[in-house]
Amino acid sequence: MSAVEINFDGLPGPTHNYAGLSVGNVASQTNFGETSYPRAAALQGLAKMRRLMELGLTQGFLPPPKRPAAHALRAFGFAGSEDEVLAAAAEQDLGLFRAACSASSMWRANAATVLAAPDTGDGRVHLVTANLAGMLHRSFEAEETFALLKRVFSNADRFAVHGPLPSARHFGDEGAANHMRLAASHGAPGLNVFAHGEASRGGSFPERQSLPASQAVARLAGLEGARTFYALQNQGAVQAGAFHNDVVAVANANVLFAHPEAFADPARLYRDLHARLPNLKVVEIFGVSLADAVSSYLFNSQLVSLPDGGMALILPSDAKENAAAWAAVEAVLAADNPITQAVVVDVRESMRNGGGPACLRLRVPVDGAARAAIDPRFILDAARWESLARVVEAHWPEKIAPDDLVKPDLWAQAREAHAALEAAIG
Ligand code: SUG
Repeated sequence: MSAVEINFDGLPGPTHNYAGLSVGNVASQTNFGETSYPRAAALQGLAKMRRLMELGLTQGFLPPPKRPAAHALRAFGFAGSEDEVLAAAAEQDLGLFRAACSASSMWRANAATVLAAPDTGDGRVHLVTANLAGMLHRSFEAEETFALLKRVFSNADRFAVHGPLPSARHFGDEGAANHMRLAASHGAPGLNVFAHGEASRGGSFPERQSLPASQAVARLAGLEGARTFYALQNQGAVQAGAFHNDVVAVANANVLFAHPEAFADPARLYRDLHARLPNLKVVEIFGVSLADAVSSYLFNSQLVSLPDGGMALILPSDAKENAAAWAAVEAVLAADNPITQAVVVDVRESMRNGGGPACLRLRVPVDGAARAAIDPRFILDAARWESLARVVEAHWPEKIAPDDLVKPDLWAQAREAHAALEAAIG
């Protein structure tokens, strides 16, 4: 079966800002209180999408839910007009208000875990919406993402879209950021690897993905037990700022590109995977410290199969600026492995909140029939890309200083921006 993987990128929303909401995410904490540039953030995201289109890949996008999320604040007893709700929340619970303003839906690797049709019990692509229970601002995304995924992947013959698990720590689920699929090719049966943390082992940074959540996701999709692997994250990596496993490892087809300290027991994991996938190629990168991995986001690259063969690493510009990370990239390109190209993209506005190229996209493996069943409004061609870029240019705020978040003018501009986007999508 010929199959491809479509990257659905999150479009950074008009309220993109630096409110320091994510404990354990070093960039989010470090850049708290900085001025953000939402228009630049969205244009950087769009430029990355266009770059992948130029490489000959199918590219999708997912629009941001409405922020500030006045509708979510009503559940906490705030009432009145939208502006009244927002003003009261800003006054009475600034932390909650900021959570309702976050544009964190841009990191669509956290939208859902996607299980490929050749691996699932019923031969459909399964999408299990992530509850994002670990962070208040992110938990607001779950129900909206579920509704969006049902809209984009509405064909029930090809797709099964599941709602989020209960929003509790026991089931903390951060979606595809902690899941890797390894296979001889995208269309072949694959091995599914779920990386997870262990909240009880302590540490000052939270471990967001729980093993019971990963197990529930695997059950919901009907994955075969012998081809499903659970890998404990290395505690040192989590405590160095790898709050999601995709900060230290990425997989594509038969290649696993990883930091040697990504997993608690890498030797065992690689041995078990090798036993099931003899042509597995583990590209382990020595010589890049965890601190450099976290600041450069080298491993948060997208690793994509190119239409003419070979694979490309889609790297953040921060990786090029880090001497150790860039030396590693050059060594990988010179070595005997399927990675043939390095493509550098500028996603700095997202990076400053801890989101690199791989965080910004949800990968969905599809065969021809499933591809045809996706709502075409969410697959980009040149015209759709242009229309998104025009909406962003015209409606996204140029910048947001921390004090701007509480200003009704910003809320009005964000409302207009969301309406213009919805109109452009049609
Ligand atoms: O959940 N940052 C996101 C970054 C998510 C990155 N995704 C992946 N690794 N797949 C997070 O920590 C920061 C928002 C703020 O501080 O305002 C934030 O939510």
